[in-house]
Amino acid sequence: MQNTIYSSIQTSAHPQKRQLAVLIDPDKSDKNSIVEVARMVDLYGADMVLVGGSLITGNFLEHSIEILKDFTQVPVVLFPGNSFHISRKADGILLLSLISGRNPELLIGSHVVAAPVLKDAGLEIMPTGYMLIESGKLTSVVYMSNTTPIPSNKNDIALCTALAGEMLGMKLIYMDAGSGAHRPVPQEMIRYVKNNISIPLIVGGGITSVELARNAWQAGADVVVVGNALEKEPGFIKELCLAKDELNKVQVR
Ligand code: 1GP
Repeated sequence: MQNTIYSSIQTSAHPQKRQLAVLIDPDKSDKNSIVEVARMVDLYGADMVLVGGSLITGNFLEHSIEILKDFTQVPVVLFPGNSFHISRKADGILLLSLISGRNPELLIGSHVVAAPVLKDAGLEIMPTGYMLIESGKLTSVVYMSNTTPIPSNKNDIALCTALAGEMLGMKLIYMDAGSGAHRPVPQEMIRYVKNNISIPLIVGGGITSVELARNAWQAGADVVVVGNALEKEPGFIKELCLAKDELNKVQVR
């Protein structure tokens, strides 16, 4: 199995060259909206497309990926809500272990069920320590996961959780305030975690403006994920990519 998506994230993280991941929720998309997003991703230089959601009620996952593969060159990566959300048509998968929670199914149980399917699927598998951060509202992911998110002012808990994930062999840490969060992951928490881990850091949830994306990148996020805000305004991809390129020009660490 190739390691190309992870290599590109890792290389970009050391030295830091910030990336943008665009999240597509198949339940909230149709062919036209996906084509539009895919074209913008290629035109303006987003780095990858994530596909998934806490709960997918329709049967549009496979077809969403097919459309993306037809219209964009960037990697299409599964962001699964459960073990049904696997498709061999994608390029890779964030194999999420919900390390901020104490739900054994989401720490290891679902992975056991999915393992034979994943072994066969030929996807690039990226073991990801997934951390939910409290965000001012009950998000779908918090409800569906039946876990308590890390309080947004508990930087020490966030750091120790991320460190434990890294020590357990996770290749990425993803701090998520949850889709549609009222408050994104605080800058201080991103900075504190980033400064103390050596694997790449993904940050998402509630990033609804260029300023919030810039804040996350400046605090140390290697990859910023934006979903909800693009559903309303796909043209936002252009502004995000311009901000990212600007930061990458002047602030290589
Ligand atoms: C959710 O981090 C992602 O898991 C993206 O969140 O939809 O709020 O951008 P938004």
